Amino acid sequence: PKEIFLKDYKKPDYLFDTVDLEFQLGDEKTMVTSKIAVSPGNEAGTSSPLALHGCDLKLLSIKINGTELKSDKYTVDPRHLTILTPPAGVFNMEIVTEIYPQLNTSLEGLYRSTGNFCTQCEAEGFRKITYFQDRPDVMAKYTCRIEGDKTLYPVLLSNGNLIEQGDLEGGKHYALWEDPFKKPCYLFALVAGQLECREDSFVTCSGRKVTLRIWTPAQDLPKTSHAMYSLKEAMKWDEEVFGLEYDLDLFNIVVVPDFNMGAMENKSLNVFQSRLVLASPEAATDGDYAAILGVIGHEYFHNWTGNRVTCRDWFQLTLKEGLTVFRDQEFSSDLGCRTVKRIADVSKLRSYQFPQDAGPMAHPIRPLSYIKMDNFYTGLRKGAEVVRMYKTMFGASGFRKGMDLYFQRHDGQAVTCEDFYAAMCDANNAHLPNFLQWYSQAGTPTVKVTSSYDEGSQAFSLKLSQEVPPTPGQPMKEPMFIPVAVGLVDSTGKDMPLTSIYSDGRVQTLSNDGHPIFTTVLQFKKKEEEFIFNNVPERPVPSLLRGYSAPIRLDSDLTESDLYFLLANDSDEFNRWEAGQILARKLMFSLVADFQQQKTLALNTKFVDGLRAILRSTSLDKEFIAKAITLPGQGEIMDMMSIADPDAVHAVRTFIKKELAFQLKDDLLAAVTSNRSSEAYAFNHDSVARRALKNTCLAYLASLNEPDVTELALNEYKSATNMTEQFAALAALSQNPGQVREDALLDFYNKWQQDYLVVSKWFALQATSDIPGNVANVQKLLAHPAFDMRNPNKVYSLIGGFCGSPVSFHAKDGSGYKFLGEVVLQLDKINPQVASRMVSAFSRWRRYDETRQALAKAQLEMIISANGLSENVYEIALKSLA
Ligand code: B3K
Ligand code: ZN
Repeated sequence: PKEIFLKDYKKPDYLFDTVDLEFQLGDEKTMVTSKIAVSPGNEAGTSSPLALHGCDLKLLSIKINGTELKSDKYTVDPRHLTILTPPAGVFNMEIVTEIYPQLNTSLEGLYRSTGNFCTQCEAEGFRKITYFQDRPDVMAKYTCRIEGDKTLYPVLLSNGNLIEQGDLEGGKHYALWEDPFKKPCYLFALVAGQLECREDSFVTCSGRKVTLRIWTPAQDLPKTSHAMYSLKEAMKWDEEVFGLEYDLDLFNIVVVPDFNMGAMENKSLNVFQSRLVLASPEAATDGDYAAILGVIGHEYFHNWTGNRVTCRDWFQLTLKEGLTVFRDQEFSSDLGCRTVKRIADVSKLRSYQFPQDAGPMAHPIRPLSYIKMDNFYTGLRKGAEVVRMYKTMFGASGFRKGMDLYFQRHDGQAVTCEDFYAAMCDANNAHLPNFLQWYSQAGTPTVKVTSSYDEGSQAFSLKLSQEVPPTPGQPMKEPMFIPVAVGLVDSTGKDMPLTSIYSDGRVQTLSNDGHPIFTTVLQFKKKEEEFIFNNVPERPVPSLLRGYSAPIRLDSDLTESDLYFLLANDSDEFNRWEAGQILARKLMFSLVADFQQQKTLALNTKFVDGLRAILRSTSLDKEFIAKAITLPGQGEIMDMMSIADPDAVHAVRTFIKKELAFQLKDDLLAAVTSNRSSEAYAFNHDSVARRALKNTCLAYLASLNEPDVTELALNEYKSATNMTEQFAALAALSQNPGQVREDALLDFYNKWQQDYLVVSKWFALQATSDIPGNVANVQKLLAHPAFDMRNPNKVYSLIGGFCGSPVSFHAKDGSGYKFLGEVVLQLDKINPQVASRMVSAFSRWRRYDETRQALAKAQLEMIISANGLSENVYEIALKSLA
């Protein structure tokens, strides 16, 4: 396998101006004809060989300027077709290939899903369709003619506008599509098959009417209304917030059950896995509704951030993904509750991104090299945090100015992260020293803060120091630019007005047109820096990193009583939650130590009282309460330990949950009963918040495993009228092993066996369970008739779910590791992208005790020595063992 390096980037020697594709779809084979207008790519002109990527293709013919190319004029190997001496100047090239979509289980290139044809080309899948310069800086205008059997494939879709269609002999028909915008080949898409659509329309800000269609198998059409609502909201939001209007008269979304990722932003023809489009109150949870809103938004927003302005090369992935993830986060915040959304995003960052950033796969948001680009799509949230920091620094209007300049400069181009940085800085007449380090240094910075107050001079000082940990290939790090949003809270719990700060040898007066300032952003950019607040009348409690203003680990000298004070008083709701999380983490660490020393565990009453006060609050948002009473995840805690101890973390978290349930039982019961509702399901913040609180409390209660709460959970399960409550009750019931659990799981399966999306949830629930002996259960589920190794969603639910649950996966006898090792090898033969996601669960093996290390390492060694391993799995296994 070949490693590709950012430093080796070279502009293409040849440009493709137009690409006319023709597909003859067949059950046995599909013929692809590609006619390309080629022109020299550099000023000097060139006659260097033209190398085209290609994979799993059968070459039928090549013509240059209409003449068949003799076989001594080109070479073919398993990855390339090279035209040895292309003509000088502009020429036409026609390549005919044959492909076999029905055999393509990698779900990359052109493949079949439940009979229909579908494509997935990002990152480097277009080369499985035809020979091409498969790189994003080759942008062309495309047409696509699709021909196929009219009965089997009544619907024929591609990018852009439908300009012609008609019937052909032999029961066939065709459609001709034209995309007026230049695009890289990764945004090409084709869909053909038996689909029906929900149609709606949207009138853009300039008064154009856009037809919107969501395509699914007929029986699923009723489940597309929330997706359509989400799309229209996204279109409106992008106009209002960024002034970005949709640029074609048609926008299609297609739903396919078999899809490697969540969705794909192909120009005007987005493809989604079913889970992220189809929803009904009975069969989808609030979490599903929220995910649909976010991902429909995400793919739509790519039309400008990704498609109109794209990436020069795949190393720049964060340019489109970091920015678009940020945009979808903002969209969901604006439509829902900002604090709660921020909490959810930060939690994900901590449980997925931080561990990756501290392991063998750690890489800067702009990686320096890759073997398989697909392996670099899992850590995109940090890139979104980097974009968020521009907004924190420049404010909403400064950020908007930067975005405007970015589009003004780069519409229609394939650009780099520096181009984005330059647009942001130039639009704001700013320079952010050391900010670009975020793009090139891996690892999560730790910022230490110590504070002191001098009564005589009424000065409050914050001393900050930063440390970026070493990561593979990057032993030494430079300081980064870190925006630290700070407020000072007085002894009554109110924010103090901030008037001036002394730092860097100068005094900066804080003013906002005469309005008092309560939060300021410190520009922390050196290894160590001191910031002194003047005119501070009493010792404040600092509220640090408000809203989580930078993706770092904060280590402050706040005392426990400061933290309880912030939990009760901070005007920054995010930091109220954060204070509770820091307290919970401290508590968990001290109990883990007790557990490891075989001491009896006991819960600190201050913590119980703090949570009780939150639970009883009538002024706080209910979803916020649900988040605030939820303990940090086991993964998050293990990530912070020098030797991760899954047994101890599990025991401690279970102990705290149960103890809290015991001590807060009455409050929890009251929260469950008072948050029932007989209203019809609605996806709006108030209802979602109510259900979130009720379900969180029910889960606590169920941990008691007492007859009255079991009765309560059973009752909730039976009376639920929506999946959010039904599934939460099922989860509550299945916490404790025994007959009640078994019966409930069986009942649920019998009810829902016709709905593969609900069945996937049922798999996930059992996979993530920490009941004893669960490895064997999951093994058994692998043979369940509803499980299908070829369907990524089911694999993510069952196998992925299993790997995310510390107890069974990390079973001390190695049975979890052995299970995963075997599954990875099986999966790799079917779908390397999915297999590689699964094998990643091993990557942090060095974080565990020696016994576990040896067991996990043995599996990795077994995997890497297997015959015919994919590059995807090879890269992860190799880096994990390095
Ligand atoms: N851009 C796609 C992800 C493609 C992943 C390729 N392995 C979806 C998204 O981020 O919107
Ligand atoms: Zn994306």
